[in-house]
Amino acid sequence: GHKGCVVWFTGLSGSGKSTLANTLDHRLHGHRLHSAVLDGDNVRHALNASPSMLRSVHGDDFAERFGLGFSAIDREENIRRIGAVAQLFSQAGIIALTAFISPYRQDRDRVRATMAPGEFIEVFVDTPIEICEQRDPKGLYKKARAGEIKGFTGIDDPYEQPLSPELTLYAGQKSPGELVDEVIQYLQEREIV
Ligand code: GGZ
Repeated sequence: GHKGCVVWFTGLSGSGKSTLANTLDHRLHGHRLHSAVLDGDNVRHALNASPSMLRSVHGDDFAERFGLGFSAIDREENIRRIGAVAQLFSQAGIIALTAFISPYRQDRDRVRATMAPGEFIEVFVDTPIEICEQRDPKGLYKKARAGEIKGFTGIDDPYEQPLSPELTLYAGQKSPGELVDEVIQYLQEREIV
């Protein structure tokens, strides 16, 4: 069984997923609750390293077989592994906070299907792409517009919005603190915290 849960943030690059997950993480710790953040900055640099990161230590064949990039099939495997890890956290009684674009509805729904009822809380970080592109913290939208990155989500790769997320956060209009309050209110209503 599970005593924790998985708060699954999904949305475009620059939508605010990681900021919200980390802000929520700190708030939960303040309430003496056990939570942990999984995001691109930890997962895609270790568990799901890219081929180029694996090549020098493990060689070309290994890097091609096990490294993950941003093709549809690599994103599918990225999300599948993250879902499995998040479930382990949840079953250990930890509130897992995941922050990945997770652009494909089918991949998210497959993760949901592995969980117990109420365990998976899908949070759509609904920030208009114009705002994400204005923020462009890593300059990736600029590169994608220039054709230097191919298959960038929202530019020349799809983002499939959730059809019935547990929560939608309008992150272009409110502060991270206000949005995190909305998540905490949801968790309190469901008696998770
Ligand atoms: C989307 C990309 C891409 C492409 C590199 N498309 O702003 P960021 O930098 O930190 O967030 C993006 C991150 C996406 O990784 P995820 O593991 O969340 O993606 S997915 O759920 O789709 O598997 C961005 C960077 O990696 N990035 N190339 N082509 N984002």
